[in-house]
Amino acid sequence: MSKRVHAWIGLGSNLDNPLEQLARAVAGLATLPDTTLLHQSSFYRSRPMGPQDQPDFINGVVLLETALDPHLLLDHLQRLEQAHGRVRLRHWGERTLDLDLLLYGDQTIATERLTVPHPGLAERDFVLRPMLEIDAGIRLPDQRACKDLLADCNDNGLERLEPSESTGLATLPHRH
Ligand code: A4P
Ligand code: MG
Repeated sequence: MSKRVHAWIGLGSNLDNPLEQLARAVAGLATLPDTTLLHQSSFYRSRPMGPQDQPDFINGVVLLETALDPHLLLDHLQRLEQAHGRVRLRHWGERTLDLDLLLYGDQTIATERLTVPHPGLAERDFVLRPMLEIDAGIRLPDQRACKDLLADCNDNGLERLEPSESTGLATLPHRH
């Protein structure tokens, strides 16, 4: 049995009911083989980074514990993207579901298919803020603190959604 590792996944959507896309994606991630979903962040709304003539994005982050090796995990992420009808329209453009492998334990990976940490992570408030919500002390493999990186980020008008706004999950019982 391979060692279980903490894997951080970034979720983003700005088409076809983004909140529902993200909720379904979290459910899909929770059922991956040899994987446990440990934590889920709130969802956040932000202006698009890149082309501005597209809808606002909804983003979130989940923390998994997994025995899948990183390339197999990427296969599963891409399969889930496809299951959500993902079509590539343009770079940094609109999408029904984007799943990025942000961190995989403390590993640095550079292969043709996979770059970890995800190259955009350090500059993206819509990734760093939800990560910090789950673990305020999280650091990159090079030991930079995500808290410090967030302080240097551009402002994308990031707004945390209240749980009641966050879903098609509005039907879930309220937790106090
Ligand atoms: N790939 C390499 N490393 C990774 C990794 N760590 N995780 C490869 C996931 N995939 C990785 O992915 C292209 C290839 O990257 C994959 O085949 C995989 O082998 P893609 O998602 O199809 O890439 P893309 O659409 O060309 O663009 P890119 O650069 O991945 O887009 P991003 O960086 O994901 O950005 N604004 C807001 N506010 N919120 C957003 O979430 N997202 C984007 C897309 C633009 N603007 C945004 C947001
Ligand atoms: Mg991507």
